[in-house]
Amino acid sequence: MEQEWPIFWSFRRCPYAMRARLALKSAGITVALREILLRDKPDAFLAASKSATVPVLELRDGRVIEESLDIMFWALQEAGDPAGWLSGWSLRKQETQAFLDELDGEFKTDLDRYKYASRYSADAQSALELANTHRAGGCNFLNRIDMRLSKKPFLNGYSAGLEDYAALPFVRQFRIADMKWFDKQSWPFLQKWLQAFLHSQVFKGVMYKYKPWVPGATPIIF
Ligand SMILES: N[C@@H](CCC(=O)N[C@@H](CS)C(=O)NCC(=O)O)C(=O)O
Repeated sequence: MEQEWPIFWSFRRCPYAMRARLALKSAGITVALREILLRDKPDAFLAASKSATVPVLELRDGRVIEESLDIMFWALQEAGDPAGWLSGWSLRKQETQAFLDELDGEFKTDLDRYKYASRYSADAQSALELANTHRAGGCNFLNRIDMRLSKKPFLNGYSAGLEDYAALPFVRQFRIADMKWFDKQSWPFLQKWLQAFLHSQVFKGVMYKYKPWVPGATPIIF
C-alpha cells in the first residue's frame, strides 16, 4: 500500500525521539507516528532500523534516517528552516558541532551513570560514589550552558533553535534524577530556560500519549 506520509518510529519518553519530534513540528512536516515499546519492538520497526533504536524516520523514497540529530537536520532543511533553528549553526558550525558531540557523548554518559548508578555498581556505596562523580561531570557541562545563557537568552542566540532543542530533553532528564537538588543549584539562566521549555506549548505539543502501534492501526498523523 502506498504510504502517504513518512513513518516516524517514536517512544514518548525517549529524549532522542523528543528532539526529533520537536524538529518535525517546527518544520511543519507531517509524519505517521508509530509509538513503540522498547521492550516489545514490532517486527516492522526492526525491519526498518538497523540500530533498533528510536527515533527512526522512514522517508517515502525509501531512505531511512536513524539518528535523531540527522532527523532534526533533515526536517529543518527540508522545510527551509521556518523558525530559524539553524541560524546559530549557520554562524558557528564548528562550535555547534562540538557542543552536540559533547552533549551526546560525555554529558549523556554522565547523565546515564548519574541516573542509573546502581545498574553500573556492585553495591549501594559504590553506586553513590559513581552517581556523585557523574553528577559533577554533568554539572560541568550545565555550568557552561548557564554561562552561555547569561549572554544570550538561547544557545541558538536570540531565539531558540537546534542546540536548545537538542539539549533540553536531556537537561530535563538530568533534573528528573533529583529534582529537589537540581532546583537548588545556582544556574539562574539555565533554570529559567528549562522551566520556560517545560511549560511551553511547544513541549506539550510533542508529549501526547499514544497507544503503541500495531500492524493495520489507523495512522497517527503527527
Ligand atoms: N544515537 C541515537 C540514539 C537513540 C537511542 O539510544 N534511543 C534509545 C531510547 S531513548 C533506544 O532506542 N534504545 C534502544 C533500547 O532501549 O532497546 C539517536 O540519536 O537517535
